[in-house]
Amino acid sequence: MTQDKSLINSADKSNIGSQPEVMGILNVTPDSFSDGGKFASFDKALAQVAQMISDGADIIDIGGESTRPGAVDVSEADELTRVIPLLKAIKANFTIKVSIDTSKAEVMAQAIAHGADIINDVRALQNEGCLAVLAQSNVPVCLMHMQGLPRSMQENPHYDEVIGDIKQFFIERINVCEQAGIKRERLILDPGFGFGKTLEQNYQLLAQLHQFSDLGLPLLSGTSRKSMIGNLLARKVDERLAGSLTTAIIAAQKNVSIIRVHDVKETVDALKVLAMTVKYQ
Ligand code: 7PJ
Repeated sequence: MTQDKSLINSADKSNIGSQPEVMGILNVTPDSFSDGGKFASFDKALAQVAQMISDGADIIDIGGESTRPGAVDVSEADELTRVIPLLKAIKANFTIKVSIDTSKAEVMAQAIAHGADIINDVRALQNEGCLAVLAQSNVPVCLMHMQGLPRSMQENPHYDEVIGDIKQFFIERINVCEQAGIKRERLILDPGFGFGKTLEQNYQLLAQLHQFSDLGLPLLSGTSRKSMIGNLLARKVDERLAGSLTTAIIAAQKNVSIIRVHDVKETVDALKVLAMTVKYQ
């Protein structure tokens, strides 16, 4: 599949000031919760990439492992087969930053070798070999906070103080990364909405994202279509757009650098409207 590179990033952002980058989600797992296997086939996935680019995405995030609550593990071989050919095809046909959502060292290594621009790890490089792989490269890496593991993380989340505990986790992971030879400037932090947090804790985190700004690193926020929206509003996954856009706007107002979403076009529109007011604040 080919794509005229002149069409890339056709959503015009030239009239607006600084605003978060939009990361479009491309799930290539057969069981991913919100787009339920829709993009499992290669051509559909590439068409979805083209659409997200023309809708104004700055980054495409490819995930080959489902981390939805209750999800089972995927093998390294399966994840590589899902992710690497797609990464190669995107890099060959488009000009767009690609992030790889993985926790496996070998997937990270092959992704970096094939031009991945960001490694996005919901396990914050805690799995075996990940630190070493990243230390040998220069790509930025997103460290996400998760309490527990996807299989059971929503059963009984507990924090002494949710913001403080997550901040402590970030401080520890930043130190570990630096000691492994991964420069601080390469790190992006993500509090991990829905990953071992109650509904209340998720909204407290959203409201207080600015509390992480003293760590001096860019923040990524991913709330799109999640249960924190569905459970609050009693909406099914395909009825969560209004809630998702609201959370994106709140995150943008807290100076988040990257917003990870399914609905790129609508999010870009919402952010443009917000950006027009920012200059008068
Ligand atoms: C996130 C993620 C998130 C980052 C997923 C889903 C589940 N990566 N990967 N942050 N969520 N950095 O999309 O709902 O919140 S998978």
